[in-house]
Amino acid sequence: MSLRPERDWPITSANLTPREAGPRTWAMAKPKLTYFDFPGGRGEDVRMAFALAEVDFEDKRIAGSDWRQLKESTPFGALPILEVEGRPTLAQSNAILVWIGTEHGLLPKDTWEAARHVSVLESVEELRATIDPSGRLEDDDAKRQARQALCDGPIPRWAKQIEQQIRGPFVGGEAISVADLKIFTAMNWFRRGVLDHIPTDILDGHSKLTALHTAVASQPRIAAWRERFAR
Ligand SMILES: N[C@@H](CCC(=O)N[C@@H](CS)C(=O)NCC(=O)O)C(=O)O
Repeated sequence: MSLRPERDWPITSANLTPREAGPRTWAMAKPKLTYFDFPGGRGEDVRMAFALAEVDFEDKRIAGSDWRQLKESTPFGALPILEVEGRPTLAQSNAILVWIGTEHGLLPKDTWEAARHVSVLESVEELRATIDPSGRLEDDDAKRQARQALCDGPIPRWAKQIEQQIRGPFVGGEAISVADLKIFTAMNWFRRGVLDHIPTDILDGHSKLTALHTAVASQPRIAAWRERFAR
């Protein structure tokens, strides 16, 4: 009696089960990115990083109504999260961008210069954290006042500081990095007009920022991505 189930003979990689064929022929599942279903925010620059690096990934978009159920299972109660086979779930958009950037040539090889790019990622996170609380104000007058204060100080101050980090057209000069994608998405946050009481053109007087935006938008893979998904 055969101990094995009936199978084709001879045994080749074509008729082995994936487990029998071993790690070299067992196709890895795609990386899975989970984020909300809109073309912006901290998940969109990650999606664009995958698109730019031509990485086939699962673009899991969840509805706000499914979030409450998922929240407690995420490392820090927030999105985006990235799942890669054999690894613990990775959270924090900047950590995800650093991983993609390191794996796929979207961060400089020089470690000091790479750390400078990470400082740019962190600065964009700080800008977001400065603006986010005003979005939770329910009283429209209070929101107007809070946002006017942001327009008078923190936003232009951030723009001035971040421009000092841009060699042009990109943060690192000629080579695009994940830091450029993070700035690009933050600029689109203003331009998309979703922030009441903040002018959509608030950053347009900053020539290095606008040149960076144009340079990112004209990357063919970014243009193709936005054509498919930007609404
Ligand atoms: N520092 C975190 C912030 C994550 C974060 O605040 N994500 C928002 C969406 S952009 C979120 O999950 N909000 C829903 C919630 O906090 O319940 C990161 O960079 O990933």
